[in-house]
Formats: sequence, C-alpha cells, structure tokens
Amino acid sequence: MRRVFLPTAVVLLGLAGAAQAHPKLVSASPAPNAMVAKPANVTLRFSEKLMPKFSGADLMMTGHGGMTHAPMKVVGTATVGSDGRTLVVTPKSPLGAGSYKLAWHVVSTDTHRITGNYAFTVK
Ligand SMILES: [Cu+2]
Repeated sequence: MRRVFLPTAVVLLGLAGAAQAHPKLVSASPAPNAMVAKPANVTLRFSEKLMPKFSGADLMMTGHGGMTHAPMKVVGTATVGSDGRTLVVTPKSPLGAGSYKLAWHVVSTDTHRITGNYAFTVK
C-alpha cells in the first residue's frame, strides 16, 4: 500500500514508463495485405528484445485458386533472430500461391506479451 503515499506525479511517470516498455511490431515482410512472390520466410521485427521461449506464430493458408477454405496450418518453424528482436517464420516447404493468415505472439524480455495477426497473399 506504499503506492498510496507517492505523489501523483511519480505514479503517472511510472505508468508512462511501463506503457513505453511494451513491444511493438515495427515492420513485417511480407507486409500486411501485401501480394508477394513466394517468400522464403515471414519476418517480423519488434521494438524490444523477445523471449524466444514464449514467442511464436501460426501460419495458416486460408485459400487458393481464387477460393477460400478452412484455415490449414502451414508446417514450419518460428525462431527469434540473432538480433533478439526479429521473429522469423520459416515454412518447411515453399509457400504455394494462395492467401495466408499469420497469427503471432511475442513476450518481450520485460515480460510484456502482445499478439496480432494479418493476412497476405502469395502470387
Ligand atoms: Cu489452400
């Protein structure tokens, strides 16, 4: 209950600091809603270092041949790159033409968890 006695300004600064520490997705390749030639992998770059053990992604194929179908999981790996801030999703076999959805989750080294998902198309 010590917090009760802190001046308001100190408490507000503390909250602002915590908010800034949350990791953010800085860039992604393929980018959200992009149409790309067969990518070797999907690379997500974050603003904070990640905990590899708690960071990963599910890549689903959601359609091909101009038709959507039930999401089919793409077999592959998701690893954190040597810079500590990049999540690299590598399919076991090259991605065929079609639409995909990537759902990612990461935990930064300061233990903040964030998740997101987006779609892209392989032509
Ligand atoms: Cu398909």
